[in-house]
Amino acid sequence: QHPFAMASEKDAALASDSPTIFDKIINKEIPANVVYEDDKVLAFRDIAPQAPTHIVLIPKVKDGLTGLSKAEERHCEILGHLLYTAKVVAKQEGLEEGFRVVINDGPSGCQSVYHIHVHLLGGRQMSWPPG
Ligand code: IU
Repeated sequence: QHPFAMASEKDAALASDSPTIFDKIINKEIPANVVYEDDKVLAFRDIAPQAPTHIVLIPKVKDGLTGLSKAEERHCEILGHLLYTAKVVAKQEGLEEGFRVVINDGPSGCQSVYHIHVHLLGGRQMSWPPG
């Protein structure tokens, strides 16, 4: 085995910025229930919703941002845009009583797709601490 071979597919995704299923959604290769789109961000309904409203917001260009832990100063604008868009979509979804935004990061954070994304959850009473 090559000495620099990756230990797992997940390590490879983290290190090499390789495409994920979200690229296929961005490129319309697989369908998604899109609720908001602009030139930088796409928001679609999660395929396995954890609340009556569960939307995933992603940057259209990953630019190395496999997860929040990989953020660099150049990402500040897109990170702010993602968060602001979560608010816009929350309003669009009628979540006047409140909502939650979540970014899972890495194995301990329960991240499963290595293309940064913000979860927007609402439509039910949340609890704390989260699981
Ligand atoms: P996570 O934070 O990386 O676990 O979030 C990934 C989310 O993407 C998760 O909630 C999945 O249900 C969701 N998802 C999706 O909406 N469509 C897909 O094709 C796949 C995952 I793969």
